[in-house]
Amino acid sequence: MEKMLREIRERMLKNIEEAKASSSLEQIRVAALGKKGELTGLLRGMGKLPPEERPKMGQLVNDVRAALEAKLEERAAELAEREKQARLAAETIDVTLPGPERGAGSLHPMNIVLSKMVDIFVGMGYEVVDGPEVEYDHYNFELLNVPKNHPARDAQDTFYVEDNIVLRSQTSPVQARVMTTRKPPIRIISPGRVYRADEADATHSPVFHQMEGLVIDENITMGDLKGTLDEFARQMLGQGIQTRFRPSFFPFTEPSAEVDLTCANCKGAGCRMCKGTGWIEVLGAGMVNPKVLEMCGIDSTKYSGFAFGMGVERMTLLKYNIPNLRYLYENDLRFLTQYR
Ligand code: 2U9
Repeated sequence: MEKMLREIRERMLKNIEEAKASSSLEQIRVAALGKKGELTGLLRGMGKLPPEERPKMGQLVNDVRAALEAKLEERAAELAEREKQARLAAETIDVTLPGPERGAGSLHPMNIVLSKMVDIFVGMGYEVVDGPEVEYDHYNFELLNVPKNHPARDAQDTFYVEDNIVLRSQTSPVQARVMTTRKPPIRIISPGRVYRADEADATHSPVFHQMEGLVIDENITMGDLKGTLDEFARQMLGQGIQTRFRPSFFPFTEPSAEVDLTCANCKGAGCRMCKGTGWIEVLGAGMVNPKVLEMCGIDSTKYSGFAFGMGVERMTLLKYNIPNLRYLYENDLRFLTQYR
């Protein structure tokens, strides 16, 4: 039996030494030490030995088991390390390969146009101001001289949040807030999102963008307004562009005007875009109604001012000759990436 043990020991140690993979080590372990393994078989057969020999043989079997287990563990570690190195070699990553291509983005055409609009007025010394889109009736209507029974206040035209709170229908409440908190001179523009209960079509959207301007100081006249808008139109659409003021009415300005610009498409000759008139309506403007000045706490005998408003979407359609508002909202990159 001792001889058999020695033979098993030598053979298994050799097998372990020669094993080429972790998986073959496991097979060797099962063949030697498993339930049906050779060593386990020998241990079972010990019952047949004379009792005085059993402790010695038991000790021997345990020594062989310990030797095999130690060798298995040592070899397993060697093989695991070798297998890891092989895996790492196979997995080598070439960090110099180019990554996935990310195309350069482009600005939305409306942002291009709005930036240009803002730049022009900032260049004339205006300050950009911001304000809430959810606004009190007081700032959106009351201070702007839009009386309680005015149709603009109708729920059909304005989105109501509560009885006295609306989604602002213009950016004018921003200017009204500035007028109630600051003293003239005031020279501000207020670009931003506004809301009107309009059905969406080629020229309307319930959410759109405006830029309004307000100047208040001593001796501000309609001439200042006209000069300002002339300069703006030329910087925005080209040196040949002229303005034309037509009398109009807004509750917050008096007198008020609708302002046309020379049709940039036909240079005023008359075409389909301007319906043959040579002019395109782009802005509303006027002298700030003295009633509005007074309601906002500004002395209308000392100060006067002008105000104007325009749609950013409308200016974008004009500038780029885009036929339908929905192109601006659909986010089709084939369309959007054409504008730089
Ligand atoms: C205060 C006083 C007066 C702002 C003005 C307009 C004329 C106007 C429209 C143009 C196209 C809005 O986007 S649009 O639909 N705007 O016609 N807006 S004067 O007047 C003000 C603003 C604030 C305190």
